[in-house]
Amino acid sequence: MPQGVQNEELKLQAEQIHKAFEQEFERFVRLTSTLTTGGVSLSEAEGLFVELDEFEKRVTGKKSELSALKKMVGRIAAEDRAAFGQLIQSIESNIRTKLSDTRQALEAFIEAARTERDRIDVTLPGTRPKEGHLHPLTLVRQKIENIFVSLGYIIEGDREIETDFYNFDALNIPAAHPARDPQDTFYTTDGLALRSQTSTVQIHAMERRGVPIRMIAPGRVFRRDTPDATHNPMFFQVEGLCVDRGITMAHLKGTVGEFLRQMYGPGTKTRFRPSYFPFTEPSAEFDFTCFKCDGIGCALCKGTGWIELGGCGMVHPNVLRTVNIDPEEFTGFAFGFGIDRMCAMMFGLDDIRLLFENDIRFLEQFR
Ligand code: 2NL
Repeated sequence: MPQGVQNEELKLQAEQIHKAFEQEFERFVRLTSTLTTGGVSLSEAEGLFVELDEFEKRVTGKKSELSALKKMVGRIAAEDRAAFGQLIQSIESNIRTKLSDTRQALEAFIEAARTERDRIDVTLPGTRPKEGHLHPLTLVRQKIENIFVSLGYIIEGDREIETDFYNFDALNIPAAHPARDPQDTFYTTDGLALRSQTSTVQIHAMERRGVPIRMIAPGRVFRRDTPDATHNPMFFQVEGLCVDRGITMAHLKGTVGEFLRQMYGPGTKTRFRPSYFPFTEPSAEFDFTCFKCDGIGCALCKGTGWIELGGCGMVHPNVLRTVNIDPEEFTGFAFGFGIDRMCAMMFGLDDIRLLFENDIRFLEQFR
């Protein structure tokens, strides 16, 4: 091929490459021009940026047609070489400028769009987290616990499923006692029982810690009652125990009295009525002056001025002996009462089952 024809041929090729670039690049120009008018989303712009990158490599890279053409410059006749070189150079610089302008515009847009996406308005009011609150039984239990802690008592807890030994024998409850009846106590198929009072916790504690001891045991207990307004097969109880040298019934009366004064106000009076429990001797039931009418008589105390709360007494010597404590050296008192009933009275509930139904409309009133 004569030299002149070949030169023409290369020039044509160069112009074709340029034209092909312009054609394919048109799309980038069009899309980039709509960036400011909101016609392109961030993810579209990010996609376009990747495509532009690939396009640039294909058009200006080592294996591009442009780069192949540049290698031909040396083969051009000396007199035409400068002109051809200039042509190639101007094509290349045109391509590079356009690519870099578009790249810059895209980069600026992506940067701004990302900043906008990630921005937070720190002056906006916060969304208040939904706060939980304590169950009314927990509120009452904590109030009781705080009082006894202030009197030097520790709070103990233990298992809810027990052997007959802890539930009955250790408490001096005879084999034929009605409390042991499967009609009254929940038994498992292998002879364990759901505890029917938290005295079990106190037996464990005396075994583990020895004496002297001052403790309360709040917790769930279980009895086979048919549920009604005042009964539930699972309820909550607090039992207290104090064993030391020289403990008398006066300490019992003083402690129960102080507890009730802290619970219901300094004017609260306490009275004991003789009673019977297998695990205490002597035993008593205790009442306190109605916190609603101050002992005058109202609907809550059924006109008597007194509210019956629980039972108490001096720990039976048999109970002490069972846990290897010498009743000649140590004496103690114990008491027990239901938290549920106390809670129901304090909040004026007419049905104890409200405390176990987990009806949010009821519970939310204690927020
Ligand atoms: C009641 C009566 C009472 C006790 C619980 C007790 C515990 C030990 C030894 C002796 Cl380890 N007694 N507890 C004593 C008297 C009464 O509860 O009416 N509870 C609801």
